[in-house]
Amino acid sequence: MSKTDVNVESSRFDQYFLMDENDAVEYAKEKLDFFEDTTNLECKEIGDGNLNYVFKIVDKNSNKSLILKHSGEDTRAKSGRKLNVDRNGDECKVLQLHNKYCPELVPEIYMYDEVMNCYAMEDLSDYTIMRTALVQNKTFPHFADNITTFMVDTLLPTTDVILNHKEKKQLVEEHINPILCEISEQLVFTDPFGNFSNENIVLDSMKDFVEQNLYNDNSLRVEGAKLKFNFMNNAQALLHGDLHTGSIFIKEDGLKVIDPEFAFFGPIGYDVGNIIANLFLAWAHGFSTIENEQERSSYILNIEKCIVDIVDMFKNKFIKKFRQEATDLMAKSEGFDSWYLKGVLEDTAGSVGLEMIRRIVGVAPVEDITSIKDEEKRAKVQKILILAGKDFILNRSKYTTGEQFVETLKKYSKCI
Ligand code: SR1
Ligand code: MG
Repeated sequence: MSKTDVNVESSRFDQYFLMDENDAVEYAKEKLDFFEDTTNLECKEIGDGNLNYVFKIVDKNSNKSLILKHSGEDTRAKSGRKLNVDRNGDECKVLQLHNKYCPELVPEIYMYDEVMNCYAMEDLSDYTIMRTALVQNKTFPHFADNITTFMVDTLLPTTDVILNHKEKKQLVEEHINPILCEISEQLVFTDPFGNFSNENIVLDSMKDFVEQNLYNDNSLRVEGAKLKFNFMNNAQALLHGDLHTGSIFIKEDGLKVIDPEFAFFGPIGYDVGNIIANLFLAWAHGFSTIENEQERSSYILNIEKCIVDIVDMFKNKFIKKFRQEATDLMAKSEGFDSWYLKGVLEDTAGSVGLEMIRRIVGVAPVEDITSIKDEEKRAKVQKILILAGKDFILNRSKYTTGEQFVETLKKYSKCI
C-alpha cells in the first residue's frame, strides 16, 4: 500500500488549542478509552487555581467519571505571564514518581496527551479541597499523620542520602522547572520585601504597617535573600513545590496530594513550611470569623495541635527512614542525620514565614484571608501573621518543635 492510500483520519485534537467544556466532552469521546458508553457525557470546569483548567467529565448513565486537567499558555487570571504549556507533562511525571513512593496519598493517572497538554486522572469527588473545608471550620484528625507520611516518603528517597548520586543528578536535570520556579522566586522570595513588581495587594489600613515592617526592614530583606538563594541552589530533594491546602484533596480518613507542577529539586523545608504556613492561614480565618467562643477555641486548638503533630511526626518519620534507608556511606555517620534534619527544620521555619507573608501582601492571596469580611479583623490578623512570619524568618534556626511555632503565633495574637 502506498503512503497516500493509508487511511489516517485527522482529528481536531492533533494540534493544541485551549479546550472548553464542550471540547473536553468531544475529547473524551474520541481520545479516552475510559467510558464504555459515551452517549450521555457531561462536563463541568471546576478548576479554582491560578493556572490550569480542570474538567470533570461524567457519564450520566453510569455515573462513571474522571478528571481532565488541561494547561493554557497563560495564567487564568490573565496576568500577562506566559507559561510553558507542556508543564503538565512534567507534573504527570512527578505524580507518577509520587505514585511509586506513596501510592495511597496520590491520585491515579490514566493517560497523558503531549499534544493537547492534558492528562486524565481519577475523579476525587468524595474528597474536598482542603482549603475549602478549612474555611468551613472543618478539621481532619488524620491529616498530620498522612501529610507527614507523604512528605517523608516522597522527599527523602529523592535526596542523595538514599538515591544513587548519578540517578539523582539525572532526575535534577529532568525536573528543572525554570518558568514556574521564577514565579515562586518573584512571588515568594522577592515582592513581599518591596513590591518590586508593583503587583502587591495591600489593604489601605495596612499600608503603613507593611511599609514599616516589611519594605523598610533591611535585616529581614537580607534573611529573605539568604532563603531565596537557598531555594535556588540547594537541590536537596524533588519537592512538590506548591504544597498548600489548595493542593490537597481531603476526606475524613484520607487525602490525595495533587498539582505538583511547581516541582523541582529544592530544599525540603520549603514543602514542610508551606503546609504549616497554610494551617496558620486557616488558624487566622477561624480566629477572625468564628463568633461562638467555644467553637472558635476548639477549631483553633485543633489547628494548633495539628501543627505540633506535623513537626513532631515529620521529625520522627524522617529520622526513622533516614536510618533505615540511607545508602551514602558518609550520610550514615553517627550524628549526621540529626544535623541534616536541623537544616531541614531551619528551612521549614523560614518557609513558614515567607509563605504566610506572601499570601497577605502578595499577588496570590488565599481565601482563608480574603473571605474575612470585616476589614478591621482582617487587618488585625494580617498584622499577627506578618509579625509571626518575620520571627520565623529571622529566628529560623531556633525553631525545632511544633510547640515553638504555635507559641510565637499566640504571643503575637496577644499583643496586637
Ligand atoms: C501566578 S501563580 C500564583 C500562585 O498560584 C500557585 O498555586 C502558586 O502558589 C503560585 O505562587
Ligand atoms: Mg496549583
